[in-house]
Amino acid sequence: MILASWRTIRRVTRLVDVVLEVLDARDPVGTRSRKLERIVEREGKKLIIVINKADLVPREILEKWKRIFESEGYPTVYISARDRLGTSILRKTILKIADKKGDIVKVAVVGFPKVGKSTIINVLKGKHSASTSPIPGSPGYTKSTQWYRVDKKILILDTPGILPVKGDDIEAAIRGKAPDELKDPVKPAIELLKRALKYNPNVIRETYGISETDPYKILVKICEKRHWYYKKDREPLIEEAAKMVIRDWHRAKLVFYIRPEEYLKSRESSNSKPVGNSK
Ligand SMILES: Nc1nc2c(ncn2[C@@H]2O[C@H](COP(=O)(O)OP(=O)(O)OP(=O)(O)O)[C@@H](O)[C@H]2O)c(=O)[nH]1
Ligand SMILES: [Mg+2]
Repeated sequence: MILASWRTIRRVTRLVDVVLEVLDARDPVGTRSRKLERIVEREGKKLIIVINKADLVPREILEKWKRIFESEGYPTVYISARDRLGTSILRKTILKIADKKGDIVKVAVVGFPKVGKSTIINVLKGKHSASTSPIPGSPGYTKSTQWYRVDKKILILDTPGILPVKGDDIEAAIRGKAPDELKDPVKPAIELLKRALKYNPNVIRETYGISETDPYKILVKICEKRHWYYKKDREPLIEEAAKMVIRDWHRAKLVFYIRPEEYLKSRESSNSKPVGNSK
């Protein structure tokens, strides 16, 4: 695995006219990077926020996020790369924002792991040549710069820019870090389950057929259902259940989404501080 670095992100930014900052529609603020936005601005390039996985979230929520990010000065589109929806609006927005008067526009796709960067590149390329991976931990950045033609006026960089995942285990898990790489998968899984129960109370029953509402007990029940026990003492393999929950969030098997109102509230209560993630 080639490690993501801010140096790579800067290098990618310098190569292009427009950077697409890809966010996960289920948690756009948690997958947003203010640092990337600052880098792109400093390099004098344009940035478009692309809210991906729009198929997982109701349209009115997507419209709210779009209005919020546009009020902060970022042109925003929402798409479902998987379902190939919204891509022509994305292409039109790229041309409009780049404002190159008919010249070729170069574009890079950047974001945290698992937000759907490769899927977006593939959809824009109109081929299925680059592989997409469902499980975190295998992102690659090829040394040679390859461009693909999206249409007559747009070229896209073949390899996405993967933002370095920092922060605590909980943040890292939400931002697509592979559960095997986390020091302790149990805490982030419990946090994810708490959020799941808060934002979509039926989700645990729907996903796992478990009607428990205590996150730790949910993990125990998952082990029971799957017969995941330590051979020696028959204790439940909680870590395994925790990793599965985190993977299910990455694969969108566990579906819930954050409400825009919460972000607006936190933005208001911290109006002197920078909003969103400073990382
Ligand atoms: N529901 C849904 N899933 C999507 C969408 N786009 C991508 N995915 C899924 O999200 C997972 C990650 O997609 P990738 O395109 O591999 O994401 P990536 O950002 O390139 O991931 P890394 O290269 O590991 O950083 C895959 O399971 C995709 O099928 C979408 O629009 N909707
Ligand atoms: Mg990828």
